[in-house]
Amino acid sequence: MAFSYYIQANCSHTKARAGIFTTPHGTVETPRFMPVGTLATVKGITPRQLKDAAAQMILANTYHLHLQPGEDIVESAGGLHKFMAWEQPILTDSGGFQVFSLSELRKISEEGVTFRSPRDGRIINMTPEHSIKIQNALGADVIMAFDECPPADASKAEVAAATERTYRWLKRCISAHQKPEKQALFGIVQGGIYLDLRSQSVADLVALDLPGYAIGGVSVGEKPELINATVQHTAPLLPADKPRYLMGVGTYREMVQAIASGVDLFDCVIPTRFGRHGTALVNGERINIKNAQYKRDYKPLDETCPCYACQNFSRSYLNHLVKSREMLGYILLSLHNITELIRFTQKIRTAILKDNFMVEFGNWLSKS
Ligand code: PRF
Ligand code: ZN
Repeated sequence: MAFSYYIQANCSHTKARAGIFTTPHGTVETPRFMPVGTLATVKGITPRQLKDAAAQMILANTYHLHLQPGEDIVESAGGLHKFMAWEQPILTDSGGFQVFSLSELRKISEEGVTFRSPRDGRIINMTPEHSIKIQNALGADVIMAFDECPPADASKAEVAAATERTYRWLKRCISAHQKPEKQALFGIVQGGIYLDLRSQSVADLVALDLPGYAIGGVSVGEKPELINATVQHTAPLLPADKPRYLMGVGTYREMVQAIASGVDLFDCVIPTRFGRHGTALVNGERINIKNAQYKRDYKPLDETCPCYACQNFSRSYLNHLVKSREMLGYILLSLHNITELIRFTQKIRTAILKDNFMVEFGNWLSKS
């Protein structure tokens, strides 16, 4: 079997687990943060630097790569791994979520989604079959089902309809999938903040016996306390012997809380987006490097961080670069932020392996 998930340790106080997810391009040690490489690049960061940051699996987007350069270009290059020179595992998101957050004139029907391309204005249809065909051509190790993620202000009836449609679309995705031995198709649980809808969605998906499961529709604008409540309810319902991925979530606290509920994988644009805006993640806090207090601060961002930015440059220098809008400033901050979030999940993993998770990270669970 090209794919397996093996649990190395279970926390004795929470539902946290440490494991190893094996894919055709190597293993992913969980829990783990996955950097986002939307357009087959983690913005500003070379694959060599990603490796140094201890990235294992990275994420790319079907929607963006379909619009530019087109999956045929990537496939002719020999697939996503070759095209972007990243030999370790890759996951592609299916596109539905991105169509909804980024495109104009979108229309959704049982068949799929219609939208206007923000690049050239052309009208594009995306269906479950089309998304899987594109993802088969891109060649990531993990591909995601084409789902409908309703906004946080949707009514319960609307969320229920989207959740049921997501399930019907999942069955179409499974039928369309041409390479199950090379690419693991993960199903996506929806159901919004409604725990009964979440339970039904999990029951439907689990009956299809997929190689992994994602929790979607979380952190879409609902109240922050509802994020934890939803994940706490949903994650433990998923099969223990399959990887669990919480989509689009990656703050320190949300990750610790989700890991305590049994989640294994995370992705979020925060480290690179913050980096491009002059914000550094240091010791669980955000610091704006442009602040005057860093002008003569010759310490590194984080004395304990092994990243190239912290090993070589001071806060004073980073303050200067970002104030001068020099691109190296944004690159170094992004590199540090990625290193920091991966290292944070690695520390959690080590703590779980020693059954020390509650002692070391329990404080994140009590505070809100
Ligand atoms: N579905 C998909 N991708 C996603 C989400 C989702 O619900 C989210 C929600 N946080 C982020 N990315 N396909
Ligand atoms: Zn650093």
